[in-house]
Amino acid sequence: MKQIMQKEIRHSNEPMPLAPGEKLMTPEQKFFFDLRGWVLLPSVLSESEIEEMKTEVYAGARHCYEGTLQNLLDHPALVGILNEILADERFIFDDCYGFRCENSITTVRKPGWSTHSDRGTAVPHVVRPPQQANAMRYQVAGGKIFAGLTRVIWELEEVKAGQGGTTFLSGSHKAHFNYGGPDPNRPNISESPWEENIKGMMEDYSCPPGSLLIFTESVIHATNNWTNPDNPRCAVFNCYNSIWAQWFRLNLSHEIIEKMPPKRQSLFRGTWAIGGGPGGNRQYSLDNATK
Ligand SMILES: O=C(O)CCC(=O)C(=O)O
Ligand SMILES: [Fe+2]
Repeated sequence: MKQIMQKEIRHSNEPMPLAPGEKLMTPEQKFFFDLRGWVLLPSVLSESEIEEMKTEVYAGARHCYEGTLQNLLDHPALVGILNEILADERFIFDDCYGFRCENSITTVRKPGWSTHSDRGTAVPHVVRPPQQANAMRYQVAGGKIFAGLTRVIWELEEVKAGQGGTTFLSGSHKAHFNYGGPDPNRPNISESPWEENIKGMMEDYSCPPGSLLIFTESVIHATNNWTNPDNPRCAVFNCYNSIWAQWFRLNLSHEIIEKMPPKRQSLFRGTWAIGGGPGGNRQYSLDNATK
């Protein structure tokens, strides 16, 4: 029994397994992510990566599970941050990630694109209101962040502030009071008497192509009209979660996952921790897939 436990849970005195290029989240990134609920890493991808990935999205790629886009799933610039905000370090191993990927979509928004075609997320919203305990909620305890459902956006074209990037009500992932609407459990600010004031306080960002934006889905955020006349928005939206929690149904075929490198496959393993035999839940297989 002792032997099994040793394999299932990494000792905290063992060094964090980091692959080449992976870095720990910096104290500055941690400070601002905790304060605002989102963090931007500008210019993460190389020119050639950006060109290849943009070509794939413009050619019709609907998600980033295949092609060069697949490298975004566990990009070295992302892994250290997700380790910090989504993983228990005792469950991070050399052969599997300590977090899961549960959704990926791409978007192309041409100049003039309007939220009329995507009204749902144009209303400032969250996964679940953060004022009550729930498994998707942003938490900090014992000096440790757990960001709940986390969204990662790769901007493959330039984004200019005020011209259509995602907007955030910074700090709202830690709000204690609801948004003033009739239903405190509603996950958006619709019918709030303060709707315009809330929208007026929302922030966005400018960034070059190849930038990485990470936010907790507990921070109020919204989709905006793309008014930038110079280029479309071309972005990949991926969602991550704890290895023990799930929001999205994955609907990703085994044929796609089995072609990935084994460690990347572990992003799609089943959502459970203990009881599957020695070693715990580390390997993806047809029988151990996120449903
Ligand atoms: O379209 C956007 O800019 C934001 C989308 C959104 O609401 C999300 O990723 O959760
Ligand atoms: Fe959203």
